[in-house]
Amino acid sequence: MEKWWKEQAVYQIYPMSYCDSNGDGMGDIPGIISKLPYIKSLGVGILWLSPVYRSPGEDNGYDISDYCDIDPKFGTLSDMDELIQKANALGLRIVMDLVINHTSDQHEWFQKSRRREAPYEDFYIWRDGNGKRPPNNWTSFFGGGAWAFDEVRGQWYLHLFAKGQPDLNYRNPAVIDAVERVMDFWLARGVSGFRCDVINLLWKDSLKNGFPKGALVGSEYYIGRPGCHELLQRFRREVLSKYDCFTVGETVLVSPRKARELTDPGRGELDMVFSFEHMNADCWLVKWLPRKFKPQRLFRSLVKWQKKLPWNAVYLENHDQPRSVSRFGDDSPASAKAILTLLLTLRGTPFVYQGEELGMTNFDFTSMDDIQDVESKNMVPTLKKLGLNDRRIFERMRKASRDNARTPMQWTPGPEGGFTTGTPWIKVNGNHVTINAETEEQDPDSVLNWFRTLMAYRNGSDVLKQGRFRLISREKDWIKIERRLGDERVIVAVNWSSKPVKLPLVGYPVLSTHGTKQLDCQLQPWEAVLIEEK
Ligand code: ISL
Repeated sequence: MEKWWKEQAVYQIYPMSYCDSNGDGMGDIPGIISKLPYIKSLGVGILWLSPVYRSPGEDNGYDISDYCDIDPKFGTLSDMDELIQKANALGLRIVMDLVINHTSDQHEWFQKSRRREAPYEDFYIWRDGNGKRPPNNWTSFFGGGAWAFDEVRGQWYLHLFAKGQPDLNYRNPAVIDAVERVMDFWLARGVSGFRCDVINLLWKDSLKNGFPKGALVGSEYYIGRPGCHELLQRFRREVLSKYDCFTVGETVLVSPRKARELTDPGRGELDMVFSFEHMNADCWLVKWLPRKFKPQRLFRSLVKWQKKLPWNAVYLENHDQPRSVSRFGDDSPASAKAILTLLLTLRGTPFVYQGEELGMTNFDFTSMDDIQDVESKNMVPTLKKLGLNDRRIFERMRKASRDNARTPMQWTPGPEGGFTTGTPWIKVNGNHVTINAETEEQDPDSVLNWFRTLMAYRNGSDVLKQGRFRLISREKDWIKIERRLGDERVIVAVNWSSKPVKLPLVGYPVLSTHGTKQLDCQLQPWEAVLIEEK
């Protein structure tokens, strides 16, 4: 029997945008509880919740001001306990987001640290400036410099993300202890693991000036440093190993070699990582520099990672990425089904993001005023400096803004897509009248029902869950792969285009997005098929 997290698919919920139970326009935990039967019906086994901790919400919860409490906009600790208990009763496990590279500047630790109160003086990375200038030339992931001056303390602090997200100082053993207590708090309450935010950035080797060219100045001193590996091993030894749980690390700019190290069971660090290379299939390293999407590029990267790691997390969407059907498909339900087919038949633990199972698309906003995301807003001055005018900046936002994934879940064709009875915190996509769970539920050919069919097949197939991966062929607009376990094989072929394609393929599909019963070297536009061979 494989580990449970290798057998089941994960469904990611972005709580702000999932389901609002009290009409305040903001999704909440009781809303999630009310949707547990729906989630169960998808065939997934694990729910990952983006942060629900107390937070001022500068980065939608990724800026935490109390790790051991729930933000009132989402509910209470007892709502959370109820969610864990009701999910478990349905055979669903809950995984929380662990954001420990930084806290919010509203966290008590930071408030005390800026006043130099013991024992918090060195909880963060404080330095004197270079005259009036910051201590070094590092830049932030969200644009601009990575240092902010604090008037109260009279020193600068490091923030690799927003100004309200000061980085914790892992050279201080008290920080490590405090973080371990947080993990223990949630595991003891019944959560089954963590998705660890930007976990390969925890350890800063030095604070020297970084190589001044490139997107992330200073990153050579803090991405995947040996100190980070040691920390992860310590977390495993001291806390995680005492529970039946897993961790998946979000690892920025990770190479396959590094990912292997991080997930090597012998080293005891993480169980899986999220890599980013395949997210560059439509951009040049950073998403603000778009290039035309080519299926080949996506295939190449996915296949490379399939080959290089014995096991890993597989994903095409999350709360930071535009919708896969808009970037890798053509917004059509047919393309959504084809894309989901590849996602769910690769080797590894699949991660599905809320609405992906419906074929939800990028937002239909018409101006910057509709955008809420701190990263998008902070990027505007940087894009202006690159010479882009307002119209072109908004064009980039339409392609790349994280808000593309954050519009509310589309439940019904009714007002606000059934997400809230109030005014949603962010606009609902107008296409909810056709793309929504209620309508799709009734349509046997919907993306939702294809997703369920595929999940049911996957759950019953040891070949898909455990089998080896082999690429048979990848062409300009189609891919054919094999999964094999013992003598059993499943062949998966996907036409990644809106034209019919000819390919070497004969047989009787067990599943076809187009209901095809017998194949003759041809796939319909966006058709995906699974063929069993024994
Ligand atoms: O979203 C990105 C690119 O647009 C990434 O650079 C992202 O910021 C990076 O992957 C880290 O993401 C994680 O940490 C951030 C948070 O804003 C993201 O939502 C989270 O997934 C800071 O906590």
